[in-house]
Amino acid sequence: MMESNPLQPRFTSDNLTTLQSHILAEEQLHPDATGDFSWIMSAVALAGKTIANKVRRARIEDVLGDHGDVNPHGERQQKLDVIANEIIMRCLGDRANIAVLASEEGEQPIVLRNREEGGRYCVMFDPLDGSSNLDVCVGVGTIFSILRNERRKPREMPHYLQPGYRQVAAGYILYGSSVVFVVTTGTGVDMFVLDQSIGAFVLVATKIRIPAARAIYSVNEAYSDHFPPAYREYLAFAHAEGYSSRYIGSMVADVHRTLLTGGVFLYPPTKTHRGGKLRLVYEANPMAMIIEQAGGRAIAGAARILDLAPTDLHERTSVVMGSPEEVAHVERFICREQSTV
Ligand code: AHM
Ligand code: MG
Repeated sequence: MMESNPLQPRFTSDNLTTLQSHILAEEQLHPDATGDFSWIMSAVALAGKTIANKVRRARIEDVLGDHGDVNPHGERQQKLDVIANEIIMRCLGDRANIAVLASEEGEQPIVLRNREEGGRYCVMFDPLDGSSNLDVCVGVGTIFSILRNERRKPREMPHYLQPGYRQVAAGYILYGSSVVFVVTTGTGVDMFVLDQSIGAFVLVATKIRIPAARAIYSVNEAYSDHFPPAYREYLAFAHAEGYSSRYIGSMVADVHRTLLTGGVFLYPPTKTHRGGKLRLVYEANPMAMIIEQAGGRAIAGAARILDLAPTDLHERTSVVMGSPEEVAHVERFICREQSTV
């Protein structure tokens, strides 16, 4: 009999468990749970299914390409960025327990209700990450981060700027060769696949563990002349060690591959993005929580991403995340550089 590999996710084969029933079963473990959280997750799942359908039909419905507008970061919006954003707003906007919805595509967060009006959660998301890849049929994804809205003073602005370690749940939906929903509520990482025939996300793996090491790096190496020296030195080390390179250019797809097969994903500071390109609140934080919950690590410079305290909804950060031993290699060069400054 084959021995089971502790590094591999435990793939489920016998019982049919949907995302909905899985979340409800987890809720039973918390006697004081109100069901609020399940409502949010079911809305996220509904949004994911609706966006997946749009992505699949994009060429047929002629909704590929430029929307003709720019988002708060001055980046050109794709038509599907706007559509995905609207779908999420429509699916989550009527959930009575959501205090704030904040999106990469909107300059300001949308405040739905305060704490005393029942707004218990803040939901931050990137509706369609990697959307510049849409026209060429490459995997794109929705990323979400959920925080508790803890402030209780009357009419106080909901508390959506919190360090990532306070996330109560985080995850992503990857619209790839299949539609995959990966989520953590702080007790490990579970993976579901959309079964189109029944219209439900079905559990395929629980307690996913990222491999401890794998000689693969994932970075836009074309920018390497503009990376800080530590990252260039790391790349020289990786070349000398015979590493392989994989880069899709969609964070969700690159991190998903890294989660399942190991390696390290990097988006260092560059000439055009001196503080890094990726957004802390709705890109780096949720992905960092997933990676850490799977036994990996996620850092920005020498700091743990989940410890960073955001001061702006759209603030950017550099990112290094993946297998613990691979992150440690990059970290070694970063720390060496910092100690000589
Ligand atoms: P987006 O949120 O505007 O789609 O940008 C984020 C994307 C990430 O998915 C990906 O990792 C990165 O941008 C790719 O950037 P680059 O093209 O500079 O390599
Ligand atoms: Mg994005």
